[in-house]
Amino acid sequence: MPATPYPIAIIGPGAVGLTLAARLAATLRVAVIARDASRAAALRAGVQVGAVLWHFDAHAATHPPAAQWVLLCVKAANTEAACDIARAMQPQGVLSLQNGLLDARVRAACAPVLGGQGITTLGAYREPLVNGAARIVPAGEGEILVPSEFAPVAALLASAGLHARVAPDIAQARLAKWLVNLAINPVTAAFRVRNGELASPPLREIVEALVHEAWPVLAAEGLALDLDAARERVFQVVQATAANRSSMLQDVLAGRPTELDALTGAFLALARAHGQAAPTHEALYARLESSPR
Ligand code: KPL
Repeated sequence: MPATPYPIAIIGPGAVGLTLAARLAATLRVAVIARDASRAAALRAGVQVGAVLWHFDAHAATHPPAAQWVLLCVKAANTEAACDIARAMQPQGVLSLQNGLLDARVRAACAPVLGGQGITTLGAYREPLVNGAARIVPAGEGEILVPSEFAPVAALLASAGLHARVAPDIAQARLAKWLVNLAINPVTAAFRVRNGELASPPLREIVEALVHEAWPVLAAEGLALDLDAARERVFQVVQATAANRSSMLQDVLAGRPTELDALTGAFLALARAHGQAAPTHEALYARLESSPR
């Protein structure tokens, strides 16, 4: 371990993780934690993010360096494994920026270290190049909202020019982000389109139906947006990330496990508990459940 801990480390070198790493690396020492030594070597050798080739300060998860703050950018299914790695880095706190409602899981898996979940609506995707190397394409600035205990992380992110701040009611932000993922990700993955295609018919109607079915359940869970505001929030993100390929579409195209269970699966269980029908969510779940999960 280096004598001085990194101010910030990122576990999960996917499109969002590397976009954040590149933005932060312009002003800070950032450690990127990869699954294994060969993946870490590839990240050190160079990955293009936007127009710039970055040689990330990458480490294998088996030998993570000390860091003051750790950001989790892994898939929901890998939460506990990532928290184990994060704890070994002896940080002040571990901030999840993952999709899904994961705050309780992150807190439990990081204890006694502080854990918590923020949200991001930043868009980014990985473009495979002809020679096999990958390029990350940032596709939508988005915002990053964090719980108040993570104010120093918001300050680090903001000093790198990212739209990051403490959200006094982070539970609201998490429910709104879940709604956004429920309405965008399965549709883009099932129809293999970029987010922007959802703004116009025929897919717009499907998105509206998803919002309509999700809203009463999320409102009963505490979402404070009315139905119009909920719909507006979803279409704001569609617009802001129009050029993006959602994370679920990227997973389907790459043959990787998707977050269908953490997003739509978890929602369907909640809808059943509330006695609320959700036929459009059911149909998309059925259509996508044959993809790896
Ligand atoms: O979170 C996302 C995702 O793709 O998982 C959004 C914000 C919808 C961007 O595509």
